[in-house]
Amino acid sequence: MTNQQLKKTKLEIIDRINKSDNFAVLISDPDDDAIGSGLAMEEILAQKEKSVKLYSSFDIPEYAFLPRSEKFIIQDTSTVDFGQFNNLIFLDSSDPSRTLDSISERSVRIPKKTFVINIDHHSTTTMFGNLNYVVPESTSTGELLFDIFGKEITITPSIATNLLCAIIGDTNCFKYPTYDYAHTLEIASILIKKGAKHDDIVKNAFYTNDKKVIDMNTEALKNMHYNRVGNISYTSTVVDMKKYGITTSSSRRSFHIYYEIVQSIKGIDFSVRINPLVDGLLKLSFRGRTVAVDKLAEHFDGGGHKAAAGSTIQNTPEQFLEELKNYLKSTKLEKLA
Ligand SMILES: [Mn+2]
Repeated sequence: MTNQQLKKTKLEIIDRINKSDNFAVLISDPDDDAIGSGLAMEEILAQKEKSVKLYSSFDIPEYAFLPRSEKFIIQDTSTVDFGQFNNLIFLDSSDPSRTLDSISERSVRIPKKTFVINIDHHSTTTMFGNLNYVVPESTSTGELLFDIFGKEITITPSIATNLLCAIIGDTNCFKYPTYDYAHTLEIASILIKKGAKHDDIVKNAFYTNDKKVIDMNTEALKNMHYNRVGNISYTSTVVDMKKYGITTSSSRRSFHIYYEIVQSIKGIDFSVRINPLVDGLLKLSFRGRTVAVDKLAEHFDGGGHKAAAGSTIQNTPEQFLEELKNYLKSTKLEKLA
């Protein structure tokens, strides 16, 4: 979207919210960005004295440290009657089905008369809303919420903490490349001045791991293979999260240790982690070190960002690795800036 389109859409979103009432906010399968953004959006609407319900299809006990986390209604979004709302706001969801588990075949039913606002930063987002504010160049949906509402509302300490959590999570503590950090760090500075609890976020998001998480990361690293196709070098590892009692929805925060290490390996261009799920499904997670992985994930029916992307496919690990090799032989991956 062009800057002009974004400016126009931003005003239309604010106008729609000011003139309407009765909102539901929905987030994608949960990570720091989706949850922080959801909580901030709920408070923004409450501040505007709108009636609002905030939904997550997944239980999220590890986010209890975030202010107002009790606002989440934990309910599978395929079972919610959205006819009771005038407006739905989807956050961080490239598609409405992203509010459900990636292996789910259920769908979210949106009544025709319901107005849909879609705010997201995935490069693979479909323009499914009546209003779409989609900026793939942005670090996070949290950053977009600041861009839209930052001057429009009072930034309370709780909004500040939730938005900073979104930004810190989706930038991996400002470590992912390719973003305009001059802009993002300016926002972070404002949020900290407004009372965002940086310490709490970093401690909870990055330095609070169960022993089972450490054991799983150890196995992921032990099973890691080094591969090379032409000029491209990459690591691959297969690890079964089920064995460690880790669900797909909680898995995003469970591999920080593994990623820290694979991202630091000299000469590696990207990494792929393979998790066998149920019924022959594989969950794939790509991380780019020197090359973009969004197109790679897209090739395997997924999507995401240049530095971090994922997918769920029907295949065996061996067959997938073979297909990956063939794809790399025929395609040149984009360099990360
Ligand atoms: Mn995000």
